Amino acid sequence: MMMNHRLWSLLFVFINLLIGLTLAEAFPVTRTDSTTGTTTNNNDANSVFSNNNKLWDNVPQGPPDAILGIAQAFRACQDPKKVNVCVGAYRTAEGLPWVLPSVRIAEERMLLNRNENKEYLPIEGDQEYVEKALTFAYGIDAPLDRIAGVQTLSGTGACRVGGEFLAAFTPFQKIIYIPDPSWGNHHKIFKECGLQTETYRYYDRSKNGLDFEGMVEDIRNAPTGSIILLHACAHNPTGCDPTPDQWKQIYQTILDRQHIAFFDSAYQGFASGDSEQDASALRNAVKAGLPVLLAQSFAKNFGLYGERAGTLSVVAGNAQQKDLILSQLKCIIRPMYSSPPRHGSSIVKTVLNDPDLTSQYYDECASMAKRILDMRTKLVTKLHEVGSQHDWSHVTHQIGMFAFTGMSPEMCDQLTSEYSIYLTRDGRISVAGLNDNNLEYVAKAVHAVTDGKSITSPTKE
Ligand code: KET
Repeated sequence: MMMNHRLWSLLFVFINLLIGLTLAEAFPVTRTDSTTGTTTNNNDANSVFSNNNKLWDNVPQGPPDAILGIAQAFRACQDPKKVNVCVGAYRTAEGLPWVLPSVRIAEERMLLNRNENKEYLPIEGDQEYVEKALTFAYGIDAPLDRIAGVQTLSGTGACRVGGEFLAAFTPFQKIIYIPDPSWGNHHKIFKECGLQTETYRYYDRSKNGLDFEGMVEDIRNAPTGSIILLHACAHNPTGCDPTPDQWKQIYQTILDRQHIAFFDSAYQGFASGDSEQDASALRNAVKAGLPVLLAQSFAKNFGLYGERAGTLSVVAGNAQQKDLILSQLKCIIRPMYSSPPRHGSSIVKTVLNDPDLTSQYYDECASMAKRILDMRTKLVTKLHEVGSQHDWSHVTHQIGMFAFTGMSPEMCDQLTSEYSIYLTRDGRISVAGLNDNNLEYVAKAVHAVTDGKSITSPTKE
């Protein structure tokens, strides 16, 4: 009897196991990840857990970043003639990164100041820094009493915090219109925030210049209450900014359509060399009464790339709104990274708190803009000297850090594979990467890949 019972129990367990396995084969519990597209089922899970080495076998290779991926490839390249004109980062005439002397002085003072500590900053960052940074952007007569501002992880972090705020609180459209073309990360950031991303016409590739009519038409046709992303100055990658008169028409269109203007200011001081003049599009938008947000970066103009100093601000209707907005910005930041780093913002604060150091800084920023401008002119002169028949005048008309050459992705690939010249595939050259030592080499290579071929493309239908 006893034996029999045991046998029956064993048989029962065996049959259950069989049914379980058959069901698992027939009806695997399949999970598909929406971001990576990777699919797993319970069979995979069984084998994965039986062998821990396989746990992450399903992680697919992520694509390299369109800008920073190329910078990485440049670092790995062994060719002694290699040239980096990829990332928008300033280089000296010797091709080296530059820590601004005013920044060095600020750091020395910070080191000696025994009141400096390493405590956490508040969620919203150092408000004294934010106030200085916002005055730098919005001007001395800025309505700071109704501008809600937080410190962010440079311009990228500012776009992200601003995008999250808009996704949660715009009363009308959750659509952001981004210029075509724009800094590649814009689309990714705002999509991550849950906003729908669309483009407006900005650059006419058939004439290598601003497509102002197309821009205004697309902004006008966007659904009422859309968010319009605008580069405050020195548009990346095209180097084409609207004229003051064109800006006025843009403001009016935005007002007429009750849109929201989201300014990205990553190059204040690099367009004209004058930080005050470069802020005029933003300042005039506030004066014109537009609803304005600003993502501000000190990466390029203060040379603080890796220090991650920026701000995000929202121009509110009154002080009460400002407080409410600030409370929500803090709610966005706290679960993301708690609070920002303090070194970079302390540098900016120290410089902008001291009139002498500020004026030294303004001169240093102007000197960077001037060197880039010189290289821009020299590049075009050199291109003609080495025999190029193309009209490169668009490159001299453009402003800021980049030359948007009109070269095709294939020409860019050829520059990289045959000449070890690293640039983004949209034909953008970071002019700061050029200097008297590599200029002729680059000009000859550009001439070689563009000779007899078009550097304009037909207008998109
Ligand atoms: N906005 C624009 C228009 C921009 O070009 C950059 C950076 C940023 C924001 C963000 O910079 P941050 O370092 O987060 O303050 N552009 C250069 C570097 C990069 O791609 O990250 C570039 O275009 O090369």
